[in-house]
Amino acid sequence: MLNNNNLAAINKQLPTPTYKRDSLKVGIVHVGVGGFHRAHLAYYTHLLQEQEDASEWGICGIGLRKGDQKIHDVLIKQDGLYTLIVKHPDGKIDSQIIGSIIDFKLGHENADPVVNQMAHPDTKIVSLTITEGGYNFNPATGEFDFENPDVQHELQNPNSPKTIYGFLTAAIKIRREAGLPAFTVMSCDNIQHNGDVTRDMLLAFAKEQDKDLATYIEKEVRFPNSMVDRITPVTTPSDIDYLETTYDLKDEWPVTCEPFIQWVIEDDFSNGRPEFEKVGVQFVPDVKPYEKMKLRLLNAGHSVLGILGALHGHPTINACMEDDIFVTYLRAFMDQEATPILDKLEGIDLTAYKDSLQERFANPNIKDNVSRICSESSAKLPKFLIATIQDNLASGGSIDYATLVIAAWCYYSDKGIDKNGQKIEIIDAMQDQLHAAASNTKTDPLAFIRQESLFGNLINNERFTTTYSDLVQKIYTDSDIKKLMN
Ligand code: CS2
Repeated sequence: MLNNNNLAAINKQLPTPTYKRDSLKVGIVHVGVGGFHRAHLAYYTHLLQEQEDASEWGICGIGLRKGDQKIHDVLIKQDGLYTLIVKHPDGKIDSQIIGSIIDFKLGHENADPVVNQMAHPDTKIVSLTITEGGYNFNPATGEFDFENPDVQHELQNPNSPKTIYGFLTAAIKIRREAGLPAFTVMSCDNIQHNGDVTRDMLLAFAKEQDKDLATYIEKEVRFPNSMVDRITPVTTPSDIDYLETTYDLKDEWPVTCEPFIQWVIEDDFSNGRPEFEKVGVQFVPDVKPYEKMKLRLLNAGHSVLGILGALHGHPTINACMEDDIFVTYLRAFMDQEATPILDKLEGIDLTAYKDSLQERFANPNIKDNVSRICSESSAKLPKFLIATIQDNLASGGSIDYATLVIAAWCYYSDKGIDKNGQKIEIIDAMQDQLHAAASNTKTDPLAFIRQESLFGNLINNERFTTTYSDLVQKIYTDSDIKKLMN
């Protein structure tokens, strides 16, 4: 069993934290402790703690949803410790125990422990990986969604917050009244201008709740934009078995990831920050071009492979990359549709970036399931892919590759089966609505893209509707997607 008491007895091949974990204070309160957080921010923080005294920057994990109970229970039982298993393309595996998470609080039943942790004098940063869907905005308009019942509840009851915005305002209010400096709100999600979006949404909410507090937030709270990157598949039982067989270690929830890691962030903090530049993080004045490059190539590339791969019946992203038709299609999408609309980046060679993406996607040991990539497509595709279609419609560029993915997404949402008739597991907050819209395609070929919150006004663009209706009708006639990718 992995915990503090057993650390000394762990197999010597497995590196364990060398810093004094019991002298760490919580400086970072992190909402959304999924695999990605544990492979990225928690890992960078651990690296820094290994290197020098960074004892003010311990992490307290936070879960705001009922579903966070399990990770909370595991990490509490394991004293915040977990194994990070890095899988290289050549089969080599590096594992180590990460120690930067020192506490965990849940907020779905009782908000106080979370609000108090955020309001604690030691807290300097509240960081977020709450997924694209967690930001509560309408993907087509970018406006804050006040219709969300949880938002309505917390506007009426500021002392019983439900969404991230209610928690942040409750904590900021306490800090302000106590004369404590504001914390930084640091989004680590795959959203273009993630810091700006977080600020705009928080301000929209705060203005409704407490105008005076909104003015304070505007002045005092910083929201650095960032680009985060590390492919982190879902942990499988075989990862747990691997640790047990190789190291005789019982870790109930390790994390696996690829060797590649990147974090580009703006140096814009309200109340200090860890010296992350010492462990390879890039601080830049403007992160936007990096974000766009990553979202429109890596994340969109993933979606292209994921949706088309799911329909074909490829289980993983690396299985797609073993299929030449998928590799050629991915590259054509990246070269002909995604690249032309990207800004030139000093010092970045986009051809090399795309080559490296292909290598990363092909890593045979990562086995990133297409179901992870396709999950919550309604929150991802507007930013990853539909935005590229819109840009290309405006510039007269190609839209064919991306539009086939949208048509495939419609078929996938409607039928939920692959080419071999196998059921596809669909995980999406908008699943029922997607299915309902898609299932009208036979009578109205454009039914799926009439969903304005996802596609905005694309329905009024003739070039798009002509391309889309041709492709969607072809898929409904013969769903062998490879025939259309050729
Ligand atoms: C994936 C990301 O599902 C997805 O959207 O593209 O989780 C991706 O693996 C990470 O952004 C990599 O940094």
